[in-house]
Amino acid sequence: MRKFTVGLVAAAAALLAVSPAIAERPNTINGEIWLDVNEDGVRQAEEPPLAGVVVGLPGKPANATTDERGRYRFTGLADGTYEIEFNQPVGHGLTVPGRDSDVDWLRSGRHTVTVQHGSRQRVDAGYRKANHDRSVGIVEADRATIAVGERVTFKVFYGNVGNVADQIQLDARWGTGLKLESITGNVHHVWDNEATTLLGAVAPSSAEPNFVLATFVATAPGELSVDFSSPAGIEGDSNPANNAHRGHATVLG
Ligand SMILES: [Ca+2]
Ligand SMILES: [Ca+2]
Repeated sequence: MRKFTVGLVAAAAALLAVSPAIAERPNTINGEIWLDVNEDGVRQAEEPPLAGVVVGLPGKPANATTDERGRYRFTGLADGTYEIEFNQPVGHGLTVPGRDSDVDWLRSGRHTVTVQHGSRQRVDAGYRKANHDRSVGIVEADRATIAVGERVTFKVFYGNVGNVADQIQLDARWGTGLKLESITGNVHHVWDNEATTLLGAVAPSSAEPNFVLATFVATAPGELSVDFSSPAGIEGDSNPANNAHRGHATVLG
């Protein structure tokens, strides 16, 4: 079986461990992570901290984990621009950005911050209980029947509805008789191996149609299919049953 993987769409999330220079005075990045019960981006007095949340800093050897007061801290940082990665606790997603939550959910938990001259930058992140449904929708083939040497293009719709802006990943698997030619559409990255790392984000409840076009050349006759799926094991997906769809094409000999 062949496979490609695409991470989809909107916000580019390139890693930005940009040119940290040797600093004479080390810098600090710290903050608090908390549960936004009423989902307003503001931390009311009764809203608790979230302990045990892993915060990553590419380029640093170790992640930080929030303590019982929801605090994390990176110290000894050279001058530079860093991209902090806020991991999602099981069943939670980032809340809306607001007074007490600095992280833009459309960047899938990534937040860029610059430190220099011994500064300290505070970045707080609020989370809320996830209630969302990502889906891989209808797969349309532009032609139901083709001959060997001809092309078929599958249009694959995907969606993300709910309160969590999340990374969307789409896998495709196919057998012999089809040769992948191109991937276009709302695609951010394409992998041609089994790698599952992904980048990209989709706004929840977006009315914008999101789709991928996958074009194959037929190399052998037969009843051929391509399975498109969002990987299993996504926390907080309210309907795991709609995370895959199959495209068909008949290749005449
Ligand atoms: Ca709140
Ligand atoms: Ca789903």
